[in-house]
Amino acid sequence: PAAPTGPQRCGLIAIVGKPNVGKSTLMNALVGQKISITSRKAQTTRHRITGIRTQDNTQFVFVDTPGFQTRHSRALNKSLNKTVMGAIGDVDLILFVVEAGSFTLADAKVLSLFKPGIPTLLIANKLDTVHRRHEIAPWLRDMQERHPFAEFVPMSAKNKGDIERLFGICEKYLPEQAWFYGPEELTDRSEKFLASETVREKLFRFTGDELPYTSTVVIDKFDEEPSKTHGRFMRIAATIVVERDGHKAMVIGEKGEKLKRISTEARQELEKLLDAKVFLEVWVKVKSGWADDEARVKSFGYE
Ligand code: GDP
Ligand code: K
Ligand code: MG
Repeated sequence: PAAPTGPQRCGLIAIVGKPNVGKSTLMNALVGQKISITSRKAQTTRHRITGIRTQDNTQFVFVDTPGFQTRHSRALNKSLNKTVMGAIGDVDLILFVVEAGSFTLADAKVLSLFKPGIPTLLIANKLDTVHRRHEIAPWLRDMQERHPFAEFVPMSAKNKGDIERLFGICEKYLPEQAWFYGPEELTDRSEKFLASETVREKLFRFTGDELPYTSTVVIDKFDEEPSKTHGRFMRIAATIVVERDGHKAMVIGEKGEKLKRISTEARQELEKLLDAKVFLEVWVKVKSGWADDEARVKSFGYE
């Protein structure tokens, strides 16, 4: 490609919405690599995660957020909400994600948090799942009444053409300024953090709906060791923390089958992500009530 000409453009774009609307899927598609874990479960994303894409003159810095929690009582939920509010305070553009054709009380609650003045796009996601397409136009008119959205983008995060079109739309809202990151950088998160998130994603995926969301993953060891046969060798130890003995049994599974599957899939994905040979050990520990305990929530890395 020809070298870019003209001034650099760069800005922050927050991806916000209630749980499970496809925020992390969108972010990964925009960045072109899996940075943020996804699953069918609410509360998969627990941190503010930055994904970077540099294209021609423009650097897009996307900020994926946890879905805003409407149940305030637990310390974990309070911490997640603080993360969302922090992320939308100081951005150039907000992508407010909903499921196309739907607007629930939970969506309205998220929308009510937005400060006026920051341009906001309505991302009507999962359009591929909408059978009655003719109902989308009246629904969009209804959405226009609810908030002064800058633009409406009916799309599917799983459609490449839609993703490319979204870049063109976002670009207009980014100011002329020097890039914040190098052109090759994809995220501001460490490899160690991505390792804990990868284990957590497999945990969420392979435990079906029976395991409550109050489990977390702590990385106890993340060491690079010299290797004669492989370019890079990583020794990683992770602990899955759950709230009850019964949950521990669920994670381990019959004859340890489930835990084995979680660690095998996590290792395979980490080998790709870290471009290394990986030795991964995964343990399970019970710490009752950790999600209600503010100090514990902090000690496990939540803001
Ligand atoms: P988040 O909680 O908002 O971050 O949502 P996720 O990105 O984790 O996605 C929740 C679920 O919706 C996952 O099962 C995704 O595969 C699915 N999903 C996301 N975007 C789309 C889409 O455009 N179309 C369809 N059919 N499914 C999607
Ligand atoms: K999710
Ligand atoms: Mg998410």
